[in-house]
Amino acid sequence: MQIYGDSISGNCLKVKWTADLLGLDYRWIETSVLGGETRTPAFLAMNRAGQVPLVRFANGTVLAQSNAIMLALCEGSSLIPAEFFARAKMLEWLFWEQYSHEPYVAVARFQVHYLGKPVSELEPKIVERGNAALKLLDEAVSDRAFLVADTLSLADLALVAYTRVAGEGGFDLARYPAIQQWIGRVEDAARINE
Ligand SMILES: N[C@@H](CCC(=O)N[C@@H](CS)C(=O)NCC(=O)O)C(=O)O
Repeated sequence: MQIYGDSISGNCLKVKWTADLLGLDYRWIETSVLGGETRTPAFLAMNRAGQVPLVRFANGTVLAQSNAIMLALCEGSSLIPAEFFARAKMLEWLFWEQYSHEPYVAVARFQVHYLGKPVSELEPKIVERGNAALKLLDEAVSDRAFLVADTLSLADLALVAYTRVAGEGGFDLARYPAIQQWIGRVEDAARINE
């Protein structure tokens, strides 16, 4: 299996951490977004959306979208809760991450940390909605170790990716103490810093 990803991207790192945690055999193909490598004719032939992460399986099929890839890799593993409702809650978090968290927390980080935009010049809606997402997450993990059930699931892996680097987008994680503790638990459980 080949994983096309950019190491600065949380969406790509989610996939990498998942594959590492599962002990999967893969080759990482560094693909620079800032260098335009997702927009070359060769890359567009694999993914018309021109985005990483992208996985090419041994049989030649390709799959995009970080959360779809994680679900495919984790089929049958404990990272997807076996119980029906817990699984549905995990999916709830994955969809929320892509619509209500990543478009603000990740976009602020990209603009500030990688494009050099001053935090004060971020679109106010990005800052407001990013903080709203972090507040919701902080409340969700204030009385539980992980987002779903009692153990690490894909919901935690998906959401920790950009939350742990939210400070790079100007968000003040000191305002969210429960999130800070949850990040530590997820990093340990997922062996992210090893
Ligand atoms: N919803 C997608 C988002 C993918 C995405 O936006 N990828 C960015 C990097 S984080 C990218 O490849 N951008 C390059 C481009 O749009 O040209 C996912 O979760 O995989």
